Amino acid sequence: MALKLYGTAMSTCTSRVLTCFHEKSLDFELVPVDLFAGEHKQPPFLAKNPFGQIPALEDGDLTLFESRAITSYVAEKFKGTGYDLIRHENLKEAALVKVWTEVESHQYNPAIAPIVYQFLVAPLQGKSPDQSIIDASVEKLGKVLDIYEVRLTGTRYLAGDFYSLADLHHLPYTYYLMKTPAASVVNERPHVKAWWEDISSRPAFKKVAEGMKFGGK
Ligand code: GS8
Repeated sequence: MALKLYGTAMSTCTSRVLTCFHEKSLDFELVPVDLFAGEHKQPPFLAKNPFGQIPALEDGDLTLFESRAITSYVAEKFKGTGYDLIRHENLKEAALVKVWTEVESHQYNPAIAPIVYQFLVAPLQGKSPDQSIIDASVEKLGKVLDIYEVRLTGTRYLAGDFYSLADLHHLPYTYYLMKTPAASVVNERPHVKAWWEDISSRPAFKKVAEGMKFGGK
């Protein structure tokens, strides 16, 4: 039975999982959830994720939510298929993948998400972007990326000289960030910029990015 992902391609967290599916060349079904109609707050979807957020995965009788937990499950379950995202044959490399996936979740995401929200989501809701939130978040993201710049001077990717789930998790938010004036925070750091150009040009992500349209852009 094919994997069923409930979500929408324009959502960063859904796209994170879709990118993982494509890296693993898996068959899946994307079941659309209409956020604008509030479908994610209705009982059928709340039964899949009681927090009322996309995405959710169904794999037979297993239901999961939280995009990063879903990608970890998929990468582990299909470790022998497609690209190895978790370095499952090397304990030390696998541990470094975990370290940098945690960094994305706890350092990178909290800094980047408000920037993307203010520039791209707020206007869709009829609000104008709050410049003070943008400025504070760009400063915070810059400090995180200073650390990435040093790291990426020594290794090609975050966990080592191999692309992994740690890099993949950064793709959707950074893709949207690069469409905003705050893209300079990446472009000003040469190793971060080269890393971004490398990971965003992988065929698996390019396929997903085609569906990542915000307000028609
Ligand atoms: C966040 C899910 C999330 O914010 C994850 O899956 O990684 N930590 C979770 N989903 C957003 C769409 S973002 O792409 C969502 O469902 N927003 C609607 C809402 O919160 O009401």
